[in-house]
Amino acid sequence: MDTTEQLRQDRAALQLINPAPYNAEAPPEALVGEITPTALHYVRSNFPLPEHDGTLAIGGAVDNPLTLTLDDLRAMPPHEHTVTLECAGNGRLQMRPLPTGEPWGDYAVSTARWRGARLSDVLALAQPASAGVAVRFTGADHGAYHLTPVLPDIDRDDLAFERALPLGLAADPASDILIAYEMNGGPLPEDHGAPFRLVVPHWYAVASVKWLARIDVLTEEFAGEFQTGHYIFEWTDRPPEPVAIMRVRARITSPAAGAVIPAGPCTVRGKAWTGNGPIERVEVSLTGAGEWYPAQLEPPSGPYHWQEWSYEWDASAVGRHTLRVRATDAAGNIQPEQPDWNRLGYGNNAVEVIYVDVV
Ligand SMILES: Nc1nc2c(c(=O)[nH]1)N[C@H]1C(S)=C(S)[C@@H](COP(=O)(O)O)O[C@H]1N2
Ligand SMILES: [Mo]
Repeated sequence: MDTTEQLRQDRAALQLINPAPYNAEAPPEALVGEITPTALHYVRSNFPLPEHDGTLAIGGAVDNPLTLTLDDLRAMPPHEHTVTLECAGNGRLQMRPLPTGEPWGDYAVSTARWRGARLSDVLALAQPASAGVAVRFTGADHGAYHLTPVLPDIDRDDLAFERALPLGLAADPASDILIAYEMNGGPLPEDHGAPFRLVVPHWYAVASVKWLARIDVLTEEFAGEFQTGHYIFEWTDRPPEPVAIMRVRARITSPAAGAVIPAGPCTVRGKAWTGNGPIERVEVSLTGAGEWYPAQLEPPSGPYHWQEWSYEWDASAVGRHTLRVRATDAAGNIQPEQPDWNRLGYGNNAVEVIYVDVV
């Protein structure tokens, strides 16, 4: 099959947000199972699909610079984690005033099984210098980037996608950061960063650099466009903060929004996730007022992905009903009723409301 046909098939089940660069939401079914099938996983790319030469260079402030191929990565001890990835811009469309940026609805979130080499193992081979403070990851993708200029001194006509993490986090085996080459048991698709990508559990997915081409240990903080220009919470009432750990959020997956259901008992189901895991409590509100009833929360089946919850609802009264759900995480964070507005529209985790008609 040629690449164009492969891409067409890979993209057929998604909801288009932008054809170029290609951005697409998952369909609602993507949230139903524990794992999102690869064909239903949302895609977010800042630039056109790149050419990747198949190598990963590790350099900067390291004692042993090296270049690895896919085969080299495969020869290292494999690690597999199920990880929920959410775009920091997910839910932007619900914010008022509407921020600039891709108009994501609520489905730029998915969960996949990622397999690859551990970033900490790769860094250990390169031996970071003691003066190292951060690690910069460079994707092979690049291009013109003229959105609301923030940083003055960069070449906006040809910018690469680059993000950094603290060296302490990147080099720690316990952070379980992967250089993934498989997704849900198959090879990594083009749109998801082939031949290999970073997967950073618990972080908004901007940290999970696709088409990974270079890793550099830096002796000072990185200040690139995607680090300090975009992917920053610019609040109205407090100092700016970089987008980092995913905020707590719950979603209703069944019944579907707007569904027509027969009167009688109805099991309401959904997912809840957070970067400060696990989820501690999920509550449902049936009245639109301040009454919240505890849902049944399933224990996490892994540390890095969404948890299932359910609620036995006595849907005996005919008519239109609102359903709301909110989650609280282990750090005590609870979802707000209103989006926490910020200029670039990141991190919307406001309480979801749907209605269903009981007949
Ligand atoms: N190289 C590169 N990596 C990237 C991006 C990108 O534009 N280029 N987008 C990031 C963002 S903002 C998100 S939300 C995730 C999306 O990953 P997915 O397309 O596999 O869902 O990739 C991240 N990694
Ligand atoms: Mo994103």
